[in-house]
Amino acid sequence: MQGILLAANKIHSGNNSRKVFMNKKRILIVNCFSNEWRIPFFQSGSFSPAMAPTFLAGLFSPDLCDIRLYNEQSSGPLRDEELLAWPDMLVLTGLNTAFDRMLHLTAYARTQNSKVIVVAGGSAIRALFHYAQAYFDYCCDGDIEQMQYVIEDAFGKQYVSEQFLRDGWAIPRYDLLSGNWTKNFGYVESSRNCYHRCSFCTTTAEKTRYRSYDLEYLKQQILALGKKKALIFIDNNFSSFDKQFISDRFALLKELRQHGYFTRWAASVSADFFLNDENISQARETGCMALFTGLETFDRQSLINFNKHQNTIQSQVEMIRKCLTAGIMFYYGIVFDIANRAVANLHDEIDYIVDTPAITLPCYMTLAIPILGTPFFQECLEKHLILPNVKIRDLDAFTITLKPQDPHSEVAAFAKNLSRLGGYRGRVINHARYFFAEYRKEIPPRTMMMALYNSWQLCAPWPAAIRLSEAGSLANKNLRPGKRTFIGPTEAPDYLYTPTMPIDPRYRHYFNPTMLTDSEGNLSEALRQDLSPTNRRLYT
Ligand code: B12
Ligand code: SF4
Repeated sequence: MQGILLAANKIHSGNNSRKVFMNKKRILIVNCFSNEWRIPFFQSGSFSPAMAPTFLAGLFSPDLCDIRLYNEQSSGPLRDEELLAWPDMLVLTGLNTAFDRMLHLTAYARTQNSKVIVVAGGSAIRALFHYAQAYFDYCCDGDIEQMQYVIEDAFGKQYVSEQFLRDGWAIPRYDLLSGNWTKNFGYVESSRNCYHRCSFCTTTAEKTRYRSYDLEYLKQQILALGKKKALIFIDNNFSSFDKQFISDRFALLKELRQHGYFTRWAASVSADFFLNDENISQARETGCMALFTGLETFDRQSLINFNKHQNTIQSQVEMIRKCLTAGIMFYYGIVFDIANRAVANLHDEIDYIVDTPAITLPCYMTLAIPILGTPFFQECLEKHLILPNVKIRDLDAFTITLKPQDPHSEVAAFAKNLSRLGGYRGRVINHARYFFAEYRKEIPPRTMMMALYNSWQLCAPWPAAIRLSEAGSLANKNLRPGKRTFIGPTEAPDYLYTPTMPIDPRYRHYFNPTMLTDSEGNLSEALRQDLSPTNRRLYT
């Protein structure tokens, strides 16, 4: 777990924050999000939703707090003035790219209610901890349990959940989730962080330690969900080096499944999970329907560059086949490193993928991004590979932020087509036909359906779960994306950077994009304390 560090510069909460009021506190917890399409979409019932708000809510006393959750990923940008004026405490979480959204919501909320206490945490705050101090009342660089100290400091210990104080873990508040957020799935966590050290991964940057949970905690989460058809494990890595833990967890899953708590489950695992056939058979026997693996690329050299050696031990194609023939859908993502590979070489890889019927197609293909603080980020900084005038918001995996090997226009065209696989649709359809022929006798109909649906959604004109968040929003000139360039330095800030309600002039600058690099391509002055190799606090 992270060291507990509280930045208690309570410029806005004043002295009142220390007084104990027994009236109910109003808590709004928001997952901030800015999507890569740069238009007001929401992703209803995503397979992979943010869950930190649900866990954070479990830290507050249910008797003494009214808690509301909002997820910008599943409900679109938060623009409800009444809701933003409502809380005594606004708790914000989000990915790196959500940092500016955290600022926007802070400006909205403080304009509505100057006394609101704003708490921010998650990967963006961990990476920009010093910089963030100027904007939020509490900056949290720890895990969700750190919230207890914030609650205690701001309101008093009685506002911390008694269950948490007794057991030491927070039972997620699933009851507060809207239908859009999770649809029919139940989300649980059995471990934290990861024991691999891939060079581009946040868990590597944060130097977090892999930790398997007490299985009683997992059981309590599943019981709290009630009976669900399918469970999704949100662990960074459901695999583990602890064989005893793996087998005890399978035993628990078996027992709870027999009691009807779920029928199927899915999880993310690293490639080493497939080295042990026993893992695959146990997964199948306990109802595993799908596994996601960060396959990243079929290019061996790139895997080595990414320090992803666990993916080089066995043939990736064989790994996929093994999983599918066990009756488990195999999902994976592909990451293209435009700084170290030519576009022609990347097209060769796509050709290989769509021409190999033995594998499922990836569920997404994106650009490699220098996630803040990772070894890959450091390497890009040192080699001066990050483009000038790149904004934190540009790190969304579809915008070019690194100096490519090819002309910008060529790489921009590649990036533009990437999210919907433009130019490959006919070949994707052929892949589906050959895949069907290859596996029709070997895999169950459910696995086949999932694989074919996955192929369809990879190149469908519009992602299946995406909805316009506001009726007619594209008819509104202010919300329409300007002409996209897909190149960080020339991408104009999108509609989110124009306030939709009056803003106190003191907070107007919260709508300026946070710059990662300056016009020379050096780390921007403001972020040096957090991100330059010599000054960094958490990372080396
Ligand atoms: C759900 C998810 C998504 C969702 C939504 C994410 C969101 N927050 O809006 C979607 C599908 C949109 C998504 C997209 C992407 N994701 Co994602 N995603 C996840 C996933 C699977 C689960 C996150 C989660 O809910 N975890 C459970 C909660 C409880 O933990 P947590 O959020 O990690 O928070 C921990 C701490 O940060 C802290 N914390 C968080 N908030 C707060 C707040 C307070 C107050 C406190 C005290 C503590 C605290 O507490 C938690 C630990 O106890 C993680 C992997 C994982 N298993 O964690 C990857 C992960 C977050 N994603 C990752 C990546 C790389 C991406 C993509 C770039 C992938 C890609 N190539 O396209 C895109 C980015 C798109 C964009 N526009 O920016 C990285 C990190 C990215 C980053 N730091 O910015 C992760 C960690 C996966 C990995 N190992 O590489 N993702
Ligand atoms: S296996 Fe996945 S979670 Fe673990 S370090 Fe690598 S990318 Fe991160």
